[in-house]
Amino acid sequence: MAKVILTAALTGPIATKADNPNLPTSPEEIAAAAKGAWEAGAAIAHVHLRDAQGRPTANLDIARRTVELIRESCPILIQLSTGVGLDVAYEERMQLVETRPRMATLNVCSMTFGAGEFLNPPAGVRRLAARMRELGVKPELEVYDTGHLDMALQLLHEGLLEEPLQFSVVMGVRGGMAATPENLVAFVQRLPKGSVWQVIGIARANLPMTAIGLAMGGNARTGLEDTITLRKGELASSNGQLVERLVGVVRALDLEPATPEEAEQMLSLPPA
Ligand code: KMH
Ligand code: ZN
Repeated sequence: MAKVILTAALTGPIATKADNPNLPTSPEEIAAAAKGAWEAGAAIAHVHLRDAQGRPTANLDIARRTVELIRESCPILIQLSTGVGLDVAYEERMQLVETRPRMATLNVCSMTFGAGEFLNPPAGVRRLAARMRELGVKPELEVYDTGHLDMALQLLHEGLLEEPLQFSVVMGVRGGMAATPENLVAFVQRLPKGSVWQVIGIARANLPMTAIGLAMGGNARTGLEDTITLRKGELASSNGQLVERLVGVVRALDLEPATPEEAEQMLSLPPA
């Protein structure tokens, strides 16, 4: 049976415990959530960090502690977010790759992000891409609109990225592309052959767009970063619960979740 890579986006930069009390924010809670997601079938944990007040942070001590606790708890692959949060300076965000995660996100363009601004200045993006290449940290390219794909291809052309490229096609952020099947089809047709990709469907787009992406041959992501509810009016009880539901969709499509070891191969990850 064909395998697909499932990612659990555990925390994100936006939601708070006031929105959903089950949101993991401390290093211990994030590690427990990673373990729960791995037990449910996720191969990758996409990790944002929070400080003691619950605010997004790029603090390196918190990053090291969180990574260490996740590694102790289960074999899930760790993908650190360098998006971090809208109010965290780019220079601080960049530093996170110095902890040498297997993977990290690379957001290639600046944009309006809901009520805020998400700054990814071209010179900073190039420096971060070059540093990730030097350290052997695999970038997951977060693309929110078609121009972002052109920027990623330009970085490939400049030798700052290596194939196979790995994309997250983010749909449903206000300021990025809308979460529609038409947009996804048009986007996926433009990806370079051999690219690995998944949809990130935000909020109520999470389940339908993820299901469509799986049926089109993509990988899949869910988690409390992407949606705090299981369905309208019902808060998700955990990241594991969202992954369990996704595994149901995967199996209904005659697919099987990849283990972290299988995902390493499928993503051509540089050696640890
Ligand atoms: N930090 C958000 C603005 C990422 O993880 O790299 C977008 C984000 C992307 O969460
Ligand atoms: Zn993220």
